[in-house]
Amino acid sequence: MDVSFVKTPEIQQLLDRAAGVNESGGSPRLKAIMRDLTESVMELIVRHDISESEFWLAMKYLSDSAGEIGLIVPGIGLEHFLDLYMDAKDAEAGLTGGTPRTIEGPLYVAGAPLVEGNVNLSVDEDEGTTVLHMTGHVTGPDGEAVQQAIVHVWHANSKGWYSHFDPTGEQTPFNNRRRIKLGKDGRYAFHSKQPSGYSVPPGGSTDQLMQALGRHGNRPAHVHFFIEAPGYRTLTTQINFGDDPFAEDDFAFGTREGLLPVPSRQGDSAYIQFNFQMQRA
Ligand code: MBD
Ligand code: FE
Repeated sequence: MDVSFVKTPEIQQLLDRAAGVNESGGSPRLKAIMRDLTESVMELIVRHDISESEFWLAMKYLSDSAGEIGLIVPGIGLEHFLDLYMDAKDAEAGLTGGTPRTIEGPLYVAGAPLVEGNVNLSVDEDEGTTVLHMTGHVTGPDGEAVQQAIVHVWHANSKGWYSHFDPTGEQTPFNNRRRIKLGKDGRYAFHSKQPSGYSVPPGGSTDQLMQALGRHGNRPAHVHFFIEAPGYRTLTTQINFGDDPFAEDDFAFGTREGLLPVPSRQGDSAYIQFNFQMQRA
């Protein structure tokens, strides 16, 4: 059947009533969005002639996967889409330049210890032998050192697990998570046990979906950042290791040109020098 079937008066009236369009209470914006969302699902059902059993299988999947929604959203490209959409809106407004933004992902935790100087992020035991040393500066659009910057940094341990989300229970809160307060020169430096790439939980909802799509659920090793400073726009970004086997094949689409430094390696040390440029608020 043609999707224009969804436009019959009976279905249009159903959509209006279901979204409370003619009710005085509620939020007009939510009504408009809900109406369009439901209509889009109806069109999808018609376009793909989705059977009842397929429909209820999808509903069961949605219900079972609620705890992994934060992984599914990047996995299906929606979180990266938000970056592209924000970039396009910025370009329209004439706002360009600076370090590219990229996805936050689902594993940030607020309230990490606020520290200064050349800090160690890995406070827990970690059998990994490679130490990552990251250094660089934070500047504004004219190359000026950004004042009063705070660099939020978080990454996985050498097994690919994040503190607060580690099923082995081996990490203490805020391991590999800090807020670094920068001095007047806008320089930062930290060291930590080198993170491993991340894999979605085996057998979980995201893994099931990736397998059904003939894909995998791996990310290259990476380090996340929020960079904030008065008078500047907060930057959400990450660096991915350019020498990781998944550098060009990130299931979450978080790798971007300009954000793939190749560490220089000497023995048990990996060095990444990376400078951030912020936009003015
Ligand atoms: C991660 O570590 C991550 O950064 C993203 C975006 C998705 C899953 C795991
Ligand atoms: Fe991550």
